[in-house]
Amino acid sequence: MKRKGKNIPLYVLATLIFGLKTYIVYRFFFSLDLENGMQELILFINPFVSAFLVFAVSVWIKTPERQMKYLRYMVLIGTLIIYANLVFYRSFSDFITLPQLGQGGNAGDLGSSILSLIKVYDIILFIDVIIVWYLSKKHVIKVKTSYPKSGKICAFALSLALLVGNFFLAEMERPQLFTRAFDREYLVKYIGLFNYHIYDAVLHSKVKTQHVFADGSELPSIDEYVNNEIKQNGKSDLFGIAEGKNVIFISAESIQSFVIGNTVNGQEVTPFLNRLVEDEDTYYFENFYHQTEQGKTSDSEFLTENSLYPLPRGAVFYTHAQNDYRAMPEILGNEGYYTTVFHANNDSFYNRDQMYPNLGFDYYYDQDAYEVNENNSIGWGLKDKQFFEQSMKYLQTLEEPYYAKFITLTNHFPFELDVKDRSIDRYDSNSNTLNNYFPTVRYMDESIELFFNQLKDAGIYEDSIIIIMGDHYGISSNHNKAMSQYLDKEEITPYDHVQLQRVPLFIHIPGHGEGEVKSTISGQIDMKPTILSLLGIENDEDIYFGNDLFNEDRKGYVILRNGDYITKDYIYTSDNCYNFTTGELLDETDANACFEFTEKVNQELSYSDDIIYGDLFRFVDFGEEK
Ligand code: GP9
Ligand code: MN
Repeated sequence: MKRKGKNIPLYVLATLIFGLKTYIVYRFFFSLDLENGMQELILFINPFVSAFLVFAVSVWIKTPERQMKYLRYMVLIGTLIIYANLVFYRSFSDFITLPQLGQGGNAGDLGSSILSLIKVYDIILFIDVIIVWYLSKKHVIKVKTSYPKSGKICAFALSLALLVGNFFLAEMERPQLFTRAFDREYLVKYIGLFNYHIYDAVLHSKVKTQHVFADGSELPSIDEYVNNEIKQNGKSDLFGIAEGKNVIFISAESIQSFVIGNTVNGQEVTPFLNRLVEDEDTYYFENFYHQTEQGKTSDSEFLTENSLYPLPRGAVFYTHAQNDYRAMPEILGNEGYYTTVFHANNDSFYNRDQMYPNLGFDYYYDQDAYEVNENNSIGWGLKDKQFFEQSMKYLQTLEEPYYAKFITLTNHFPFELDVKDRSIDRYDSNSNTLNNYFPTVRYMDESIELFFNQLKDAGIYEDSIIIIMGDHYGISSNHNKAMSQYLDKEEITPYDHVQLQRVPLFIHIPGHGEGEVKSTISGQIDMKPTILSLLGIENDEDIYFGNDLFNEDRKGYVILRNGDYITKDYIYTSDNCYNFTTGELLDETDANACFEFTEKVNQELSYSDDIIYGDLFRFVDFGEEK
């Protein structure tokens, strides 16, 4: 008599439990936006489709042991891939890309951040691995291991049919899903994490070949676009106002504009920066957006120095550090400036040791330039107050004029701070991340104030302009619930989400007296042309995508790296347009004028990408070095 359990086809069982697990992760561990029933359906189907595709291959394996081994390892590898993405997602609200894997070195430096991303209950994600492992090993006898040819062909045909069906539904719900590749969330939602990774791998090899085949023939159309659409007529009134002055640039970690002028538990979050907003020597930009993607701080640096967009995948500091650039430090160097970066982290982090010299920086004061010990560090390293204080001795020895960039670190996820360093209480919500954020933002505010005082004491202040810019968001959309509580909103809408991408920009010109709050729609892409103009440096031959913020002749829109954009009237995000001022969702007729920007926006991003992928500046002569 046949034993009852003998006919379990393990690959089908594995598909069911692994598929269900994957679905649970998509639905409850990631926060994917589901807009309608169709999206719910696709999300439910795709985990089973991908699982079946992989596990059904096992029927072709002849020896039962190998067949079981295949299933075991596939379930394990699949689970590890999901888990790695989950941990990554908890920090970045995004999925891993291949170029990002190359940055694995950075993970080691995350230290405590990583630990806070791993939860005890994650163990349930490995239950299916245990079941399959157990069934395949101990009870090998009960599991079906041989299939007739017709069964094999059926399994193969079914897996293909399921895949095609899945892609068909996805394409129906989201036309051009594959060509508009920069929204990873959509890809994962519609075709699943595994197919997304395959797609990412294909894209990656395409990028690699692009460099080889580029020959500069793409340049004339890019040049024409930049001349017609980007470059501004005339000069701003502030052209040359800071000629010959030092530029002290503070890249303020993870600060978002919503904290400026705001309170927590009845106390001001950023008293010093609030005073700076009102200061007669300061221009404060209230509608200034970060435009970073996966490269976070390094992307914001890339935008600032080059006025080019960072890449949709990976950190350009890693992927294209050997390219030719026409970066601001190089241009300033040609004008007699000494250019340097101060940042208390390993010099290899974000590949800065390679990228900085290539951008034209003369020197990088990295972690080794500082005395870092247990008492003066927290989270990612040296505390900001110590950082600024210890930097002063170096700053004072620099030959003027200089461009000195300071990158702060303390206000970094997960926003750890010693109790004694907390001047205000934590917030109270379901998100520890948001709760912790306010005291660390305050700490950064205080450290910048101290730095200003040190600059004054050292007699540097009057000879300098000081720019403070937020590098990117600190609170991801994972914390929307807590954020809506803090902002006293019912929910965080897609419109609100875009508005939360605003980061503060202060341009402080000591003795100027004409500062004001500017509502100009602006972004990090604008920093290079703005700084060069303030210093009175002509840069007509260059190719870049930003505008001088003080010149009225502006292009009128800011592009976020995911293809969303902002104009003075509209915000475009997730295929919808909103009224910029009211946040109201526009119906199709009202949105027409807004949609008109879409083509130009995509064109601009792809021109910038072409420059980087093709390393096109190697074909351009930007003029003689001085
Ligand atoms: C690392 C620091 C932080 O050196 O700039 O990087 P981030 O995680 O914000 O991109
Ligand atoms: Mn950062």
